[in-house]
Amino acid sequence: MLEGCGSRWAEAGPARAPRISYRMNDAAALLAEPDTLAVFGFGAGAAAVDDPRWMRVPLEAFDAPAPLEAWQVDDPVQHGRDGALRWSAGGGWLFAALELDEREHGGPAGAAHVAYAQLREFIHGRHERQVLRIWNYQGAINQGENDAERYKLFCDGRAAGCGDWFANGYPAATAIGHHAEPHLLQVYLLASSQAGSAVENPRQVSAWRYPRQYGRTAPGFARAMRLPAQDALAISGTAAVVGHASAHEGDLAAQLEEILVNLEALLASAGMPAGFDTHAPLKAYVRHPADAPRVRELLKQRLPGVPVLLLQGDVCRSELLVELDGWRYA
Ligand code: 3EB
Repeated sequence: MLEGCGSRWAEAGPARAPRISYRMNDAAALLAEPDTLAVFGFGAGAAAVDDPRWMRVPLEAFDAPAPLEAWQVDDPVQHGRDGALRWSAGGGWLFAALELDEREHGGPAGAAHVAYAQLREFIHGRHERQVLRIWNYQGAINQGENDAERYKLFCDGRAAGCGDWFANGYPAATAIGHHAEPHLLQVYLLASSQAGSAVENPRQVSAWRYPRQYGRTAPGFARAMRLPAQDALAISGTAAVVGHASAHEGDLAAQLEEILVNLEALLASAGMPAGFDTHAPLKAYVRHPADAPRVRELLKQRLPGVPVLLLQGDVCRSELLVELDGWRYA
């Protein structure tokens, strides 16, 4: 049974995937379009705009000027705030975001706990309660040793805040370290009124089954998510992980090649044709700014014409130099 008001899904099936694109417009012009679900600016130079749909992502882009990222849907969008949480919804899709100061919540674990608990509570009251994709940006992600590394504390708090939220399957996700205000935790998500289908990578141990050496709390995420209408694949942060191990320590080009093999394995696992095209926006998170030109050059050769936004970001395992995520339309 379909729930809620609109009956259009009963006839047309699940809503068409949001259109995700990199655009050189200014934020105000994109936000003025009635079907805009969210707009993202990157780095310290991003404008300050007072709109719940506007996000300043605390990652510096290696391109200047950096494009904005726009999410657009097929119906008019409503938006609002609920305490610190901001949201927008339209056409069966929901965007929700929280930015917390870890110091107000007892540190990285406490902040992750509160962020996920608040998102869960908000989503519970919505028609669009199927969470498909989550992004997490944490300061100083690799600081601290072993189980006290800040990413591991984030994983502890995330699991505690989620409780049994994702007992029936995890959403796709990204978790990346930023270099802005170190105590800032930013979490945002895409949800839908319809369930998607999670996709795992046969080359990789599922993240929630990672062995103890990677932390007390295994990270809860799916490698990718097919959106409800089966017309797009949301691809999680994908690094040079094979099995559960990090591959090619210290070798940027080999890590990038391994990522491309992982991405192709994911597409095959999702039943999609191989390769990326000019419609599918990707992001490359690069740990060392000095590596950015090399990453750009290698991706230009290996993924010609594919829009890839290069951002400075730290993969949650300190030996990993680069990670890709993004979208693929069917
Ligand atoms: C990996 O394959 C790399 O904790 O949400 C990728 C995507 C990674 C999401 C997360 C972590 C997360 O394990 C790390």
